Amino acid sequence: MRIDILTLFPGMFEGPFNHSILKRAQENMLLQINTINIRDFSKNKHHTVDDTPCGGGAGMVMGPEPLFECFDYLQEQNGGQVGRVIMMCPQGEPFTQEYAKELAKEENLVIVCGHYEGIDERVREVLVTDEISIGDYVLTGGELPAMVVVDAIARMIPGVLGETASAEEDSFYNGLLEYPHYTKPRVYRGYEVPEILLSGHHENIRKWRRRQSLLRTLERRPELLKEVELTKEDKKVLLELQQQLQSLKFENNK
Ligand code: 4GY
Repeated sequence: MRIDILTLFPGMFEGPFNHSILKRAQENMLLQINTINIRDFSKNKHHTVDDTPCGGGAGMVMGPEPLFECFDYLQEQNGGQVGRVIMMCPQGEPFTQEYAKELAKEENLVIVCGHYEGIDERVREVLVTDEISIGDYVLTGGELPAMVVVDAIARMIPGVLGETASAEEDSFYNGLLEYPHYTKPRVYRGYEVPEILLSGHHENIRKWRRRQSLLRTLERRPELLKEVELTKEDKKVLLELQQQLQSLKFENNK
């Protein structure tokens, strides 16, 4: 997959994309990340990219010209087509694992990072296909959200996580929160690894992990349980866990 990132601060992307898994994905040609400096497409004398808002008010707004010019360039480069164009903004559609999975199927993506008060609305109307929010808070620019989105998409591209690690096992892949992880030593400062994980009994370990996933989801994010496919066994375990939590609460209130 090729991702073109349109930003006023390409330097911000140098760190996060040149380490660990994203670095390897690019070396293995599974991912190509290309940052484009929007300022390079400003045609005025001082290469400005922002202006005061029409109608008045505080701050500056990124103007349409450099972004439209930038798109003309991308279209020329790609023989007319640019694919999906994502804009990072708090007004966008909430980003989820499902969304990441869907975007990971694309051959190329463009991500537009806004800064200052925002981007001229005509950019959104004409050029943008997907508006994405990574959460209900306001950041100073779309760069950090773009990194979050690229990271989540990249690890869903087949081959990126390699042989041993798998995306299928982690949190949200199955719609539940993940079970707790442990490694050696078996006892550290008196804190022990749960006995069952050392038993070598694979079926019991699988059951324990599933139970832990269900427990965590029930305690921390019960709304997620409505969306997941639960087996008969899951439902039985959940009922039992609910009763346990209920009687614990009852005892605490006595
Ligand atoms: N939250 N999710 C977010 C954000 C910053 C002004 C438009 C978010 O995705 N993006 O806070 N973005 C703003 C800053 C221009 C983007």
